[in-house]
Amino acid sequence: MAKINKNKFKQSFETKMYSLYAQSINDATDEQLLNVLCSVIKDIISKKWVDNKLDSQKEVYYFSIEFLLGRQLKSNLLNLGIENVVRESLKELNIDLDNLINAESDPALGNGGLGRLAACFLDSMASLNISGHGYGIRYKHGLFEQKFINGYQVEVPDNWLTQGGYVWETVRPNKAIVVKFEGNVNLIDKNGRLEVNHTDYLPIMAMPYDIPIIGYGNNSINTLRLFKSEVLSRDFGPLTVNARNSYGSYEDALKYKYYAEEISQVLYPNDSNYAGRLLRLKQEYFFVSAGIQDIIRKYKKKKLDIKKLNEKVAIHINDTHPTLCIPELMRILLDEEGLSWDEAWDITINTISYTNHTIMTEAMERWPKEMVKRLLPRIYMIIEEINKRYVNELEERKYDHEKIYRMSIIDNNDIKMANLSIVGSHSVNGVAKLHTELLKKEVLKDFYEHEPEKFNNKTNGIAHRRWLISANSELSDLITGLISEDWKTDTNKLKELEIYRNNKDVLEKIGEIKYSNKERLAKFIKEKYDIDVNPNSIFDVQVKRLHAYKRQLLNALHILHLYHELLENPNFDMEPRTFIFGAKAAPGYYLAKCIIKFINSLADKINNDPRIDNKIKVVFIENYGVSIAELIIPAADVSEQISTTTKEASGTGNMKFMMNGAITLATLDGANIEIFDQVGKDNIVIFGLSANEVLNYNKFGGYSALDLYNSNRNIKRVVDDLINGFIPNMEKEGREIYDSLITYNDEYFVLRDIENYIEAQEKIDKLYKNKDKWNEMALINIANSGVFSSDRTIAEYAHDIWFKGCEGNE
Ligand code: T68
Repeated sequence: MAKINKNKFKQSFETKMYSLYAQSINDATDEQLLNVLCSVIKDIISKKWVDNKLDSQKEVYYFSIEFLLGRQLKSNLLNLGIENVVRESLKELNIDLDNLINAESDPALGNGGLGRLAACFLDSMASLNISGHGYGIRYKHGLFEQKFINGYQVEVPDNWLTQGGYVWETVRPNKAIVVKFEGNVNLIDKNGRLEVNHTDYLPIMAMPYDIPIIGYGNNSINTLRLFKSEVLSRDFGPLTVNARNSYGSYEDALKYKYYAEEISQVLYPNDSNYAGRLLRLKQEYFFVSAGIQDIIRKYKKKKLDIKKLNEKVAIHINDTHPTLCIPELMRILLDEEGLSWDEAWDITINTISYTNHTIMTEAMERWPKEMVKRLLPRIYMIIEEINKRYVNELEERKYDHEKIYRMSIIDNNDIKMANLSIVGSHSVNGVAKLHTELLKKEVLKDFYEHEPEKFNNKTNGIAHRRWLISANSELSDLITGLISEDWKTDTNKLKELEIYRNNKDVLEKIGEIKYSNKERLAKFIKEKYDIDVNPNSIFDVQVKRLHAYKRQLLNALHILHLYHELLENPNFDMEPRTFIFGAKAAPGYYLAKCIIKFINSLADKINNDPRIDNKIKVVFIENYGVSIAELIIPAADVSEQISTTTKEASGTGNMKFMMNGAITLATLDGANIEIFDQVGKDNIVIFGLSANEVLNYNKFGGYSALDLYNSNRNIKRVVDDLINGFIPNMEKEGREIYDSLITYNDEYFVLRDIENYIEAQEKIDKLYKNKDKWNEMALINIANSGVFSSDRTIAEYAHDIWFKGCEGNE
């Protein structure tokens, strides 16, 4: 832990204010105060934060096209153990720390689970003393800001860098790297050795911006290095002898500038969907090439033997977006280090490991051959060679043609990135038990049968420091009071809470903390949307990206059903409920946007209908992201995890809710199954089709949404409401949703699961009536959430993948 005292801190703060802004504290804005504070903290950590360690056993590099960090100030103070001193010192200077915490911009450099997972992993690697660093892109614009206008989602560009940069970053021009695009490649035979001549390429500069990643209570500081794309400054002379003459005409120079800067301009806003744009391919190669070159540069500076790279370096690719790490590492080992193909291949495979995050085919990356060939001519040659050798190997095994075609890396038109990732790495993992089983038995069956030893499961986890200690400090303090502080570094200890399951005082306290978190959220909702919500109602929450498979529609149709029940029978017995949504739709995803409009129209109607006596409220919170999640999740009673079984690879929101004492209402999908295993059937509410039932429908058909609609009154009633004007202002959108359900036979089995879901919701209602029982369930959930800390996940990655075979890692 960092050691500081109040006087010294105040002094540094004042001095820094003068040196940065030449003014006194009293004249400073919150942004300036924040800047000064962050700068003082950076000074505190600066000595510990040295680049290029490589003296530890092994360095881990985590490549991800997204890092959804969230605000850093609070978690940095927590991890350094100086929150209290800083808070008190600032108070003496008349500054409220919370104002500064809220003044920090929220770097939204990710879409959803995949990007947030990468951020949790960085936190855990540092906290577990693993020298593990991230490589990614410093997008100028992160995920769009979402606004609702007349209930429609409108996207506004995100401007997280407006304050002249990001408070936590340090730019390192002396570590800039050149990435080469396009051009011609000639192979020249020099006395039996192939020399590669890449000419007429376009050089793009990758400028590193480093963000410190601070471990919890252990003085360890890692780096997230994000690259910004720029034109090449002229001092790079010798590196660019063969480059295209980019400074020709004025027009050419402008074109070049545009080309370069466009690469790190904006994050693609799709989650779980693959768009196939050239710019995206440029982004992928840009950060991969810069990262791999950076690793090799550091490695060589230490004068280590390149043939032993995999003994000192582990490279992990987060989904297939960084898959070009494989041919890029091959390129450097072959062309620049002069190794033979076999040597280079051996090192590459043993260095790289890969995580898959989806089984949905529409999300699988495929790049047109011609596109890759033009943009990355040398990389294309290498992929072709990898494919040729792999296909030979498969032919020797006498696999049939179809199987070989399925497994090949290149088919008639495309490069299949998942295939390349599997072939070029030593480890392939899924992100929850069911997901990994589905990879092995269904989606990647051919590969599993071919090389079963590569496959393993690593169930996701979350940074409990952010999602419990920091977001729910009252609960965290209660836990510490009951079982001591050890759980903060060993979350398995949370189990000890179980001895309090019958302790009325403890259960009551848990209820009180939940209530105060709900009050805090209710206040926010009132201020922001002028909607009154009752903290005594059940807070039933579904927050995640909007996607048909996540079935926000099922949730909304159930609300509509309840609404009808109340209208038909005003004495209908139910606990008051507040349904809370938060979700961004990809801008081009029309059905998802229709669902947003539907929920907003439904909310309008229900919230303003005096007949139902405030029994139901519906609130759709705009612009869902990490910061707002930290407010919402601790206030939830019910956690909606209702994806079509088999579709949600893991989910991580489910773990955050559980850890904060919400009761999970779920299908047996992704990590919900493992939550179920932890808490047992009495402390979770499960409904819906099983994985096998879904697989059977997919394989053999036999599902008719229309039959269900015709035979079930509840279903007919709510589905008809989509198009009969019962909910105003959504004629077109209602029709679109109706068609997705009836005309296109309800791909996600919403209507199949709805009756079951209604029953499950009735069960929730009954359970909530018994407060002691409910709080006991909450306690059991918290007590058994320890396994979902990303510390556990990272320890498994380290043990089974990154440090496998290393000394002292048995
Ligand atoms: C999510 N995937 C999974 N993808 O859906 C979720 N995709 O089940 C899992 O818990 C999580 O990954 C972490 O493993 C995503 O979030 C994306 O955001 C994404 C982004 C770009 C392209 C494809």
